[in-house]
Amino acid sequence: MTSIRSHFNPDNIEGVRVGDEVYFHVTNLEQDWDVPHGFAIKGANNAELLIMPGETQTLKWIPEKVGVFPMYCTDFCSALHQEMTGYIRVSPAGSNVPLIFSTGKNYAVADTSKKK
Ligand SMILES: [Cu+2]
Repeated sequence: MTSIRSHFNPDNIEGVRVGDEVYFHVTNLEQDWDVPHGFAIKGANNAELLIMPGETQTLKWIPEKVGVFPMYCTDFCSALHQEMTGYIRVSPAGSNVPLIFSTGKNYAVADTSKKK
């Protein structure tokens, strides 16, 4: 995914299952050298990322329970920093919820005829 003031792309992810090994490769697309972005998942028991402009970092996450988990920027980046969030829905292990993602909606649409 990418981060730039003031959103992540994508910011809605669905189809992750309990026990999956999930790797978030987050690239900071800022052109200004002094605008790092952070990345963390609420409830994750590992560290957050601090990503400098132009840099990509990876966070590994193994969800342990079903639910909707916010992800968010952890470094104050602009007046809209608080809005730099998204959501990941975690389904039960073994379920076949398709992996889908979207940006700028409050839900993901499982329409495979459209580009993701
Ligand atoms: Cu931020």
